[in-house]
Amino acid sequence: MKVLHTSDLHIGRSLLEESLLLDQEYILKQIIRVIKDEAVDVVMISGDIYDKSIPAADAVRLFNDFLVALSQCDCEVLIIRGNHDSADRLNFGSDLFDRLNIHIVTEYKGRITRFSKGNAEFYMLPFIKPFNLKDYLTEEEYASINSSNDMVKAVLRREHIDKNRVNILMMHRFVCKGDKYPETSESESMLNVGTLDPVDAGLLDAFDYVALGHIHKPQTIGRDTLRYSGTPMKYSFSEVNNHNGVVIYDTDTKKTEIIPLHPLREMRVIRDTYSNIMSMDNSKDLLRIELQDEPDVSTPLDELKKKFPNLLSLVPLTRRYQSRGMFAGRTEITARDSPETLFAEFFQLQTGREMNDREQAFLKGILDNMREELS
Ligand SMILES: [Mn+2]
Repeated sequence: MKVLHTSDLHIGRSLLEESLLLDQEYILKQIIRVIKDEAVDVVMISGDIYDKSIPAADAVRLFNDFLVALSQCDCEVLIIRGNHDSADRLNFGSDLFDRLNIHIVTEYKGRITRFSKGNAEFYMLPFIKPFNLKDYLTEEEYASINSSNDMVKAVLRREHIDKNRVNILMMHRFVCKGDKYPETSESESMLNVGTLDPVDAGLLDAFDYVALGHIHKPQTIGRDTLRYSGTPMKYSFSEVNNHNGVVIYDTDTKKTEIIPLHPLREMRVIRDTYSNIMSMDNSKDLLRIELQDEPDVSTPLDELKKKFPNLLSLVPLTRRYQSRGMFAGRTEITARDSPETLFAEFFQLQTGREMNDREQAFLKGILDNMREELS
């Protein structure tokens, strides 16, 4: 049986204010193509479906189209919640989708949700916080949970894993092998990944394959069958050297294979002198240019953009040039998430829960007032 593993779609994400929606539509269609060409039996998406807990309308529309296309493939689809997804919003319609072979799990209800197909048993563990376990553990057990590692250990202790099946775990977490940490990228919000709270890979030995989400660079953790599929496309300039794709795991041979995905627009970093860059071919790639010299041009950004319309970031490498403030336009800093998203993440980090409607309205009031004063 063929099982496909992907994660961290981050539908609705933009790059330095450039919409990536068409790029995402293109890559999701390619995933559908792979599912059909490879005759995949089960598709696993290990969290971070959306980029934001309150996704924009066009992001919801794209995910809707993707679900429809998935439902028309001859396969089962397993989806878990990542830390970017709102549990309630992603859960919308899930009871109905079950009938169409699309199974979405956003909560933990005392046991890991299982799905059986062929010779394999799938364990779908969505992104959760320790307080989600409170109702299911003794007071003593609950009090002993001080880390993600403790939490995952407590969750797995409640499962009886049948060694006669091929056991596959879907999980959205930061997993390490001993003191070897996974390689991170700029596009994992550091608010979430930054608090390094690793789960030890050794806890997952009972599983034949572990389909991880959360880290955006494709990589294995200690063994070939315990891996981050990585994002299906690049989401920051720190990822230009990543080889994005989907993983196919064969439950009979227990071997993995990577199927590469090809983006609508390539993402590149060019580091060179101004005159060398101006003599290169025109390109519509998503670009960051790192200038090695100080051209005698008043608006280098405007000149470069005539050749490279998707130039998103211009970084002067010479120190004197950096201080001259000539690089008006998009910068890394203006590309940060909205204050609403940043605060929502901060709130969740501090309190272990999402803001309720009243708190969101309160925050919105404050930010609206600030924006009015600033405009
Ligand atoms: Mn992610």
